[in-house]
Amino acid sequence: MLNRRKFISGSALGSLGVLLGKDAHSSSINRVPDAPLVVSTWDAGMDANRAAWEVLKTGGRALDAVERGVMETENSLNCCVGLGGNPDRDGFVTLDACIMDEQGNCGSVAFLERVKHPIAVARRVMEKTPHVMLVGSGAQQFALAEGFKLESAELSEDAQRAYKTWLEKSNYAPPEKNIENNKQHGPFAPTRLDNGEWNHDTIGMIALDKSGNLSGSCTTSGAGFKMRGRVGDSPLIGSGLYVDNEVGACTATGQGEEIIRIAGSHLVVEFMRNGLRPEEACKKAIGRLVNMRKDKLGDVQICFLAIDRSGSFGAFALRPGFTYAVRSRHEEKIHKAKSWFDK
Ligand code: SD4
Repeated sequence: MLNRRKFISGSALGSLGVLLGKDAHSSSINRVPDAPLVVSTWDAGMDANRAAWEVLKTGGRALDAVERGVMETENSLNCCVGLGGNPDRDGFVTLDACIMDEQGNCGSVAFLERVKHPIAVARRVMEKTPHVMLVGSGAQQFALAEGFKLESAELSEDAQRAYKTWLEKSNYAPPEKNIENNKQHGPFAPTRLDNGEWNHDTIGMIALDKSGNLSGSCTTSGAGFKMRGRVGDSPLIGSGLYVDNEVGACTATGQGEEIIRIAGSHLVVEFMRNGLRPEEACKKAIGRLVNMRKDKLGDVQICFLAIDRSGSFGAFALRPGFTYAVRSRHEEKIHKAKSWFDK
């Protein structure tokens, strides 16, 4: 798992010559007056943004950019997102994703197995069905009918290693016997590494195109070693992602169970509607959760990333270590979000 994380940081940062620390800064007011702009969660967002930028720079639509961008991350089998991610407790990788455009159109898939690009399936749900969300075998059946390929169920090498370790250390029991354990200890997503960094499983991306339209996408393998059937915030419109073209857009990463409790991304957009700037809106949503959950939050991480319709962007996290990638005509770099707690 650590290797996978290192791989991402190495490739994204190394190829761009970006140094975290020196170049990274906490963004309180980041105004990018002219579109286009794309932002996405964590360091892996650098590569994803580059793919999205190919669409945006030629005047393409934000919707196409956010689909194309996160497909880059889903493609990387060494990565934490997509089929290369960690499996559930029973050893199966299950994927969640959603997408939303400037007109309030949205599509989502959850608990989807053996399909490489859940984000593209989510877009098909949006465009080709009367529904917003398909799950499990129904989502897979729809994907195959749409021409998506059924991939092997074999775990990536990193995931096999991580699963083996998890099975050794964990008191594995059928999920129903693990409910107490689960209440106390997880599922944790992302998990904290020994060096204090976060090992994450998700990419959320939002873009503003040249026409001034917003769209967003979010895709994940969810919490590693989750109970079978568990779905997090990432495919839930309003929790992992929300777009309102009149106001702004937000995506979330971190412990999905907590983000769902406050319909986090929708809440951030509503705070922006009331006049808060993106970072302030993200901070207020974190504050809502801290106040609601008090000492029940444990050691989890929760992060929001938002942009408003004028192209200001900002983020805020519960704990230090949340990074996000920004690509505009003015910059291509990783930012470090401020946090509620200092550890
Ligand atoms: C989930 N929010 O399934 C996702 C996990 C995540 O980095 O963000 N991991 O709860």
